[in-house]
Amino acid sequence: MTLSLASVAVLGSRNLKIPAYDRKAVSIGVVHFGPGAFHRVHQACYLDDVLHTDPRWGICEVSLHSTGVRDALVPQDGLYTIAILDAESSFRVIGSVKEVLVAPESPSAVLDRMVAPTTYIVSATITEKGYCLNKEGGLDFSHPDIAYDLKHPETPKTFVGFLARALRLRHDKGHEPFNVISCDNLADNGHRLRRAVLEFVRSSDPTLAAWIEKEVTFPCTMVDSITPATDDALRARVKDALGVEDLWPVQREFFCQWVIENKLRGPQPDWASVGVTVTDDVAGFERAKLRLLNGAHSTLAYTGSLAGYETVSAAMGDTALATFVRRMMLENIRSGLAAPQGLDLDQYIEAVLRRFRNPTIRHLLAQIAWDGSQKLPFRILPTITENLAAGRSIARLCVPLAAWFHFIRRMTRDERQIMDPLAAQLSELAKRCTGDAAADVSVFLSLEKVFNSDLARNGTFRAALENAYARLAAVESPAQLGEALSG
Ligand code: CS2
Repeated sequence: MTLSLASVAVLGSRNLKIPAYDRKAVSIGVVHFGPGAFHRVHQACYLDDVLHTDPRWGICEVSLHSTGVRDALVPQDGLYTIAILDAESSFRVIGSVKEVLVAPESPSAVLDRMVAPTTYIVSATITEKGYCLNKEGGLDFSHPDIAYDLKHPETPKTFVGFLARALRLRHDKGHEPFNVISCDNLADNGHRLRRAVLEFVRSSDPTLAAWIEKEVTFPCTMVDSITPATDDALRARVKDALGVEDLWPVQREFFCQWVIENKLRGPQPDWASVGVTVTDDVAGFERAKLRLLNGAHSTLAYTGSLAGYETVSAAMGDTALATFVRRMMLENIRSGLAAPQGLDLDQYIEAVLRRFRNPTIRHLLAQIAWDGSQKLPFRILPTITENLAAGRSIARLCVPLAAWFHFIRRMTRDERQIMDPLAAQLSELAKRCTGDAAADVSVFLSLEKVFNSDLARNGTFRAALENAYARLAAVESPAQLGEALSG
């Protein structure tokens, strides 16, 4: 038997929560792009809480590429399980997903949902690359899908193209616009998305762009919950707990946080009642999270992989590496951050490190290592740029970058697939490397989509990077990593 509306009623487990609301009464108020695990453990979970008191906030999920989520969830009436893995583990069946659409199969069905007057929120977790931005932070007009969407606005392929078309249709029909909520790990995510949409629309319709500028809100957000990818062990565990099979369960830690900038318009869920923070100072939260948590994550991913570790908790069990990361956070990243109201940064750092140690979660370093070219410019480079300007040390901060270079070289050498939109270019660069630190660093710094020219030319930066690169070159074991990090 698989999970479904019929089977959910007979499930039994001590630590299981199921939707305790009338699922048939739920209507769609949210269209969400990118129904991956992160969204399903996070936003869809908050909205499931909301549905216990207000049925307007069901979700229409939109996949921009694959059919996987639709194929798994539709036979289950949209239901799926979250395994919350921590000191005490529990399970939740989520009922907030009412519909799943695959955009390339029917862009018009997606647009109909977006244009419906009862859609008040359009949100996204499409990862950094889904925004099609250039390194100046504007829209990348050379991106083939953006070029396609500009030529074929009625059948878009990108999130930006869908927003532009749906807003045009709402405008023409005289509907109020929806709120656009980016939930990705980009600094100033709302501002960046707004800029991309305005640049897209302005190029063909300045009047509509002026309306969007005035009427549409793009709040910035900070989203946080550690979400390892689903594996067979999770499927088995969930089956064991529920007594029925779930085709695509998801997992996360207990900690879950969502902070939204206070500029939403029109009807909204009662955010505070389900633990979502709505505040004027989202930037402070967002920066702290991106630079401390995600910066440390990427550091563990690349350095830990060189030493042969597989998971975050295993890497954190390495005293030399854990000490290095903690010091980097406390001494090199924290110094440039202004604490948002209500957040003590020292306590935040210790709490993040505790979360990384969670032994019940198998969070693969390889998962975090994906898309380095998209992540590092948000996670590490801004701290380096600011520390350079302020005369603060950047020595430790160059370690994750140098480890990333070595990681790329080793993946290329071993003919393993690099998961990154710039994969082809990265392995080309790796093939030009000879092992000489100065020459290899120059090769990688030529990556214009990642390193801006001021930074690439900065002598202090180059020297620190060469030093870290040389020290990490021979690292293949925990002992060698410990030695390299202490040097
Ligand atoms: C991780 C994030 O995969 C990654 O790059 O750093 O997904 C991280 O687990 C989340 O941002 C935590 O909220």
